[in-house]
Amino acid sequence: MALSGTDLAKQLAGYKSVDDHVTSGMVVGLGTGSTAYFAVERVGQKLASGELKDIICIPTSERTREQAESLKIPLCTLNEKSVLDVAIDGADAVDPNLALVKGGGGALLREKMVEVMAKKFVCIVDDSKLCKGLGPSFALPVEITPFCHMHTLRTIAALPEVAGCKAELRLGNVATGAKKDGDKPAVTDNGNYIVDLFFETPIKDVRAAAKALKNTVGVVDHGLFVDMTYQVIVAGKDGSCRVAG
Ligand code: ABF
Repeated sequence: MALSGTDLAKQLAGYKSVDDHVTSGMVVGLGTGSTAYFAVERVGQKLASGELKDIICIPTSERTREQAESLKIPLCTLNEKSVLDVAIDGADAVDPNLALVKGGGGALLREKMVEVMAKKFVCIVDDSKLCKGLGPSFALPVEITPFCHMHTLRTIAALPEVAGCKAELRLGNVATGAKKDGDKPAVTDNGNYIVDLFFETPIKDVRAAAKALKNTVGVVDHGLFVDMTYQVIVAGKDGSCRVAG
């Protein structure tokens, strides 16, 4: 089926990331989301054609694991391989310094655990994800423990480093936000909850915000991926594809 528009852009970025960065024998982190979907698809294609051999991959979510298994991609976990040659994943927002907001799909913890262990973390986006400052274009997800989660939500909202944000507990389906479960909190693959932080103006200091969130007891991790990106591949609906970083 011929793709068009944003899907074509996502496929372009996903395929290019594998063609440019994945070679036989590698340990590869596989991201989550509709853009990373195409990177996983490309790995499966190149294994099936014999262009790639002897690679092993680490998925960043249960749904990526299922997709990889359907493509007969050999898998392992971080318990078996703590260092990866490359990890490829999407993002919800990219700023000019290649700092990212990730986790819109509810997979931020496993994504960050995998991607901090990769020699190269390659981010793949369509150009709608580019922004001048993180915050207003996509709510920042924060993964928190279920225990006293409203206390943790209030504590996060009071942090000076995220001043002005509106904090909301994510309900329904953790990946899609669909309220299929009524008003129940969305639950991540790790059994935690997600708080989304909505900003009207850009986060002033993303490094300080990342540190303050991580230091908040009850917070497991957050969707600011700062100083982690090796390269961002940006594709446009017009079929353009360029590299930043
Ligand atoms: C994933 O990529 C998440 O971190 C982020 O939410 C998502 C972006 O999804 P999509 O590529 O579908 O826009 O890694």
